[in-house]
Amino acid sequence: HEVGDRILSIQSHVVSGYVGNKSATFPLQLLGFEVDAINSVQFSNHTGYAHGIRGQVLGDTDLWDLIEGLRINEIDSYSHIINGYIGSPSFLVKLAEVVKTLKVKNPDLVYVCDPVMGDMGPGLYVPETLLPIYQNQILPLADICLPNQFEIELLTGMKVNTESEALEAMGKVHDLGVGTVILSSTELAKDRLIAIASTRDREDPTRCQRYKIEIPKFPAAFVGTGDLFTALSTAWLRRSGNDVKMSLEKTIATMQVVLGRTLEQAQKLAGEGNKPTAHQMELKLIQSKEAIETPVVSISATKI
Ligand code: ATP
Ligand code: PLP
Ligand code: PXL
Repeated sequence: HEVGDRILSIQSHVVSGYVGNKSATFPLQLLGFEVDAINSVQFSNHTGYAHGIRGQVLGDTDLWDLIEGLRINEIDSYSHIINGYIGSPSFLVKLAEVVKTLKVKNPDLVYVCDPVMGDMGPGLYVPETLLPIYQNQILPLADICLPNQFEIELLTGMKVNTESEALEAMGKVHDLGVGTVILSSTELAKDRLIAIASTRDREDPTRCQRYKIEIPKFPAAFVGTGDLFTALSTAWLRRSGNDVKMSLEKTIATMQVVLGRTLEQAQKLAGEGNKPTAHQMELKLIQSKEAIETPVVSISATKI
């Protein structure tokens, strides 16, 4: 039967601000998805605030309980499942079980995996025991995977310093069974970020379509951008029938507007010469509704 565009999004909830589900839900809804959200944590705010966080963490048995509730009511047919930051090994193992179960329910289910483990600057920010679970249990189930440069190095055990090394590493992720790999951000160039997308030909898995896009860098550190990037890419891949070029272009077009507005507003709120606070730097997502719905592409992706 017809599932429609129904996504199960398992990500963080923050009461104030925009990371995890708070960053992904609104854009997914605007772009046509029915979004069912499971909050893997409920925190007051993201972890980058000056005075810490308060809140609760969902356990692996709590996750399974929610899935059971969906099952008994026969509301567990999804076109997509997406995950964000996951901090514990037991929760990640349970997620693999959830994906397997939902794939039995809908064999066409697309699992979008953001293997959140760290970044080039801060390094690893999850327990290192998550890595083998991502490698052995999660990636084999993933249809779309969106690591950053740091994460693909961990996943493949390769150093990625050049574009050709990036492509080789992406090939290794394909070899684990992942049809579409998107490197969400790399520091392969000095003054700009580069994102690279690769999708494997369904008929001939030795062939890939690969595109890169150069992203002008804003002089600031944002939070929640990886989650927004994943949500937008998921929506545009769906709407374009897996056109990785169009998806990269539309995603980056939206990102640039959101981040430009975020920085401009944050500087205004902070006042001349003051560094914006974490709260002031929260993504200006609602204000960017139009740029999410109808991105105006000004940067083209190029074939590689
Ligand atoms: P994840 O850990 O979820 O895989 P990530 O580490 O790739 O995500 P980011 O580094 O935030 O997440 O990058 C995602 C996207 O956010 C980039 O492709 C880019 O579009 C945008 N972005 C983030 N920071 C900046 C910045 N300073 N200037 C311009 N774009 C940025
Ligand atoms: N700590 C936790 C608990 C996180 O979830 C994240 C993001 O996923 C980070 C740290 C790092 O966040 P960022 O690098 O996006 O500022
Ligand atoms: O992906 C960003 C993110 C997700 N979840 C929580 C966070 C952050 C970033 O700081 O604190 C709880």
